Amino acid sequence: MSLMKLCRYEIRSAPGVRVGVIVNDEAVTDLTSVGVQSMKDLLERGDLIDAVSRRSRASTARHSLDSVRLLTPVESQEVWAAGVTYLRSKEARMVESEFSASAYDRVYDAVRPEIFFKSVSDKVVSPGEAVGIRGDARWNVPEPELALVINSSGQIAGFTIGNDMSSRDIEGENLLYLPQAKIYTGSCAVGPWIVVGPSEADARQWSIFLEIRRGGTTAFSGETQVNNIKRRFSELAEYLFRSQKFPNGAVLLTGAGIVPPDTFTLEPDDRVLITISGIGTLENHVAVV
Ligand code: DO4
Ligand code: MG
Repeated sequence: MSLMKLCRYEIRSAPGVRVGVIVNDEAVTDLTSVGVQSMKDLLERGDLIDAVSRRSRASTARHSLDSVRLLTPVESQEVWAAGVTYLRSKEARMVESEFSASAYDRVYDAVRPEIFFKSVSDKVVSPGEAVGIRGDARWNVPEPELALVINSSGQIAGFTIGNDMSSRDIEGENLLYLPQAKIYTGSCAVGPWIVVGPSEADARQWSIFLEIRRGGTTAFSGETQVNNIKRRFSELAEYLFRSQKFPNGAVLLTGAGIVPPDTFTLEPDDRVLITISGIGTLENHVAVV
C-alpha cells in the first residue's frame, strides 16, 4: 500500500499557508512551490497519489519539521461528527443522563446514524494550539476520533485525527443542549496531517490512544481499536452527503471509543495527546474559554 501524509504548514521565517508532503516524519517537502495552492485541489483528484508523487519529485524545497508550524489540514471544509458509533460511547452516555438514556440506546441500533455539525473551518484548532473548555461547564473531556476526509463527490480521500471536545454535564442535562456542549471556541481540533492511500480495511487495523498529561504525570490514558466502530465509513459518509452538497468537501469525525471515568474532568494547561497508529499524534493544551 502506498501511503502519503499531506499537510498544511507555515514556514516560521516567512508566514503564508503552504501545502506539503511529510517525509520520514521529520521533514516536509513543499508542494506550493510546484503549483499546489490548496489541499482541496489535491483531494479532488482521482490520481491523488501519483499527482503528489510527481510534484514531490519536482520540488527542491524541503524543511525540517522543527522549522515549520503545522496548521490544521482542514482548509475550507465544514467539520461534522458522528456519535454513539462505539458501544463504549453509548454506555457512557446512558450513565451520564437518565433523561437521554433511551435516545442513546436507540440511536446505536437505529438505521440512521447520529451525525451533528461540529465546526466551520475557520474555527478549527491546529496542532499545538489551545483546545477549549467552557467556563460555564464543570465536566469536560476530549473525544479522540478518527476523522474521514471526504471530497466534494463524497469519496473518502484520506484520514486524519479529530478531537471532539465535549462538556458532559451540559450534554447530560438535556439532549437539546448538545450544540452548546459540542460547539464553542476551541471545541474542535484536527490534525496533524491527512494520510492518503489506506483503505477502510487498512484503517480498521489501527489503534487509537488518548493520553492526558497534567504537570509531569499522566492524568488519564486509554486505548481503543478503530475496528470497534460499529458502522461502515461509507455508510457514515453517505448519510452526511444525503440531501446536502459539500462543494469544499467535508471532514467527518467517526465517534469516540475512549471515555475517561466519570470522576475525570480536564483542567487548564492539561496536554491532550491523541495518537492513531496509522496517522501520528495530535497534541493540544487546554484553556478555559
Ligand atoms: O450525542 C452525543 C455525542 C456523541 C459523540 O460525540 C460520540 O459518540 O463521539
Ligand atoms: Mg464525539
